[in-house]
Amino acid sequence: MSESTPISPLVPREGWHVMHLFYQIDQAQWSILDNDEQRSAKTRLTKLIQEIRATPDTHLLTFAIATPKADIGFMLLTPDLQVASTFEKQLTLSLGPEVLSPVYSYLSQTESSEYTTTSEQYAEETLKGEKGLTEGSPEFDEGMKAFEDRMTHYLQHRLYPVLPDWPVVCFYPMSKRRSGADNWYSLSFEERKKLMAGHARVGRTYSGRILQLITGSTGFEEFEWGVTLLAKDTIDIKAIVYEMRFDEVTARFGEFGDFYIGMQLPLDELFRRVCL
Ligand code: 76R
Repeated sequence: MSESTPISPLVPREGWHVMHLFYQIDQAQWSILDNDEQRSAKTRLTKLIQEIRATPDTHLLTFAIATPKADIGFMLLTPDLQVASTFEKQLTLSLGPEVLSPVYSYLSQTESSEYTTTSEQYAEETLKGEKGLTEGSPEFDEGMKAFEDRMTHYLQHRLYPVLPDWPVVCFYPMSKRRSGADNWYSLSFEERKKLMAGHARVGRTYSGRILQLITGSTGFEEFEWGVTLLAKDTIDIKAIVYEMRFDEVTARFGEFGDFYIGMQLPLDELFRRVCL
């Protein structure tokens, strides 16, 4: 057999690739398999999930979808697109041909935000401006250090997130409008930054109840971002999405795709839930 040519990895300069994968289970195909075949199919998927989770810098969330839009959802985060693509094909085939039928998928990347407060801004606007501190004073230095520690942690989370096992998963794609007077991309950076600060103010009031991960998909998908929200209570998903509707960024510029609601479950419970 000839040696296969090594494939160069496709690892972004910063951040990871993210795939959201939604499948329907074809119960007719599944019922053709006998008990042994069904057992070994489930073992195959279980082992694959263990293998994916054991891969460095790689995370996989498994969830059941709440309505017949889909049955099973996976959220895969991993640096290399070659690896993500390999895992995706293996997941799709893991239960046997045509048992898992893809109904929706989304490719995006983790990204840092261009609107994040910089150290210079924090020094000028917050420490000197709002708090009246003098550059070089012990309070100023302490304030800067606290800010920089917070930002290091925060940027790490945006680019290399480790998501908690909170039960409720909400996913939807969104874009910023580009029409007439409401073209987000023809606003100045200052205007966009000011609007995004209002958005973040609303978002921060959900701290501890909602964990949001915004992943960029411009050039990969019809929509520009994937929005993943994790919660412990479904009412917090409804509350944040509703409240955001009143915020100017969403009211004037938000455009949305389909919404998926899932429940993160351990695999044995997931199998039972979807009647496998
Ligand atoms: O830098 C930061 O991440 C903090 C400020 C912040 C940014 C830059 C932030 C905070 N978001 C940012 C960017 Mn958000 N977010 C959404 C949605 O349903 C809707 O109307 C919108 C979907 C929710 C629910 C949400 C929640 N955010 C973005 C972007 C990229 C925009 C761009 O680059 O132009 C999108 C598409 C987007 C959408 N946001 C927060 C939240 C929450 C809960 C927060 C506070 C997070 C925290 O402080 O921990």
